[in-house]
Amino acid sequence: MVSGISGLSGHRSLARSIRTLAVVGAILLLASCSATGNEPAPSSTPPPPPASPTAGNAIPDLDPNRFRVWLAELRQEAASQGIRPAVLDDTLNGIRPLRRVIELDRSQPEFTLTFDQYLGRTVPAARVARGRQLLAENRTLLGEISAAYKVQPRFIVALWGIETDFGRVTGGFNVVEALATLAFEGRRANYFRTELMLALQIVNDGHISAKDMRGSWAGAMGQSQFMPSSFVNYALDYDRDGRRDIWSTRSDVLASIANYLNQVGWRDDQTWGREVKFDEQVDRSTLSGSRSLAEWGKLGVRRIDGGPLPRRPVIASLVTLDGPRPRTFLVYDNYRAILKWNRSTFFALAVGLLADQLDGG
Ligand SMILES: [Ca+2]
Repeated sequence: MVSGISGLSGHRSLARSIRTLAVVGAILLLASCSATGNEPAPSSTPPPPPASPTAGNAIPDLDPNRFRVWLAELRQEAASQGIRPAVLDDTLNGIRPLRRVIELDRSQPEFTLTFDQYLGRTVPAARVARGRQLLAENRTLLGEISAAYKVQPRFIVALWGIETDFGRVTGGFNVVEALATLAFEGRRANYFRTELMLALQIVNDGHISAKDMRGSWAGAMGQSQFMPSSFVNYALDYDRDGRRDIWSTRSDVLASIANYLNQVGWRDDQTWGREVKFDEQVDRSTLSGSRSLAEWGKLGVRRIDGGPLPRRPVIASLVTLDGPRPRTFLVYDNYRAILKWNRSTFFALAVGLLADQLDGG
């Protein structure tokens, strides 16, 4: 997270980041800093709150009586959708609107990170080393999953590392309580209410107990930080024990990450992209759009070491980061697949760069 946010995920504050993202091209921040010790942000990013020049960031009145009435109505709706009474008791009894969740949702980054600062937080040397170790320790499992879901192991491990530091930092919130808070509070009530109902369904289906359904302040769950809707769409029961356990079953976690990427168009015969440089005479302002690597090469784009681009039939586009040390990347379809996981340029580049370092180990 962005760190400045006293705690968000970079993933931030996801929501927040998204809003921020809308900003300018260079993109800012944060997206994911999850693994830096802040709570990770949801993988499928919630929509940004409605823009309102007058709405400030005041914390709304989380009136417990009004919440109780709201919750009773929600419980009735959930019951009508088939959620068992025992599950409703386990998930909803005693929950309260969490002021901390609203604070995190509304907090503004106190500063924005440059890309290099962001990389320092999301791809530190220790994470690269741990990722290489885990890649080696899980080689057989990752090989099976890679073959089944057509995603190279290094990308599965890179997402796992950036989302939750390989399962170490998964967020300590009761997911139902956090989602209920956001659904009750109202700015994106429809989105979070839908996620909340899906969370109840997940417990009802026996994948996780109410007590163990932990995640980020925004409801991103487990080691892969799936929002409930992503869980429903992409989580897998790889070990076939009847539960899609993205909280504590490693094979389910890794297969679920791979399945997500597969479903959003991943291609395991390509990488994500690469950092590039330009021949000196190139007028960079004329470079835009999607072109083949051969065309980019003719326009004066080179590998970062000055060598020619690969001779492959790949369509690519440029991503340029301004800042104290401008950097340019030529990105492929898999980069766009990572953006479907998290709409942050910084996040997607960090995943790619971490994956490259894992491969080089
Ligand atoms: Ca399982």
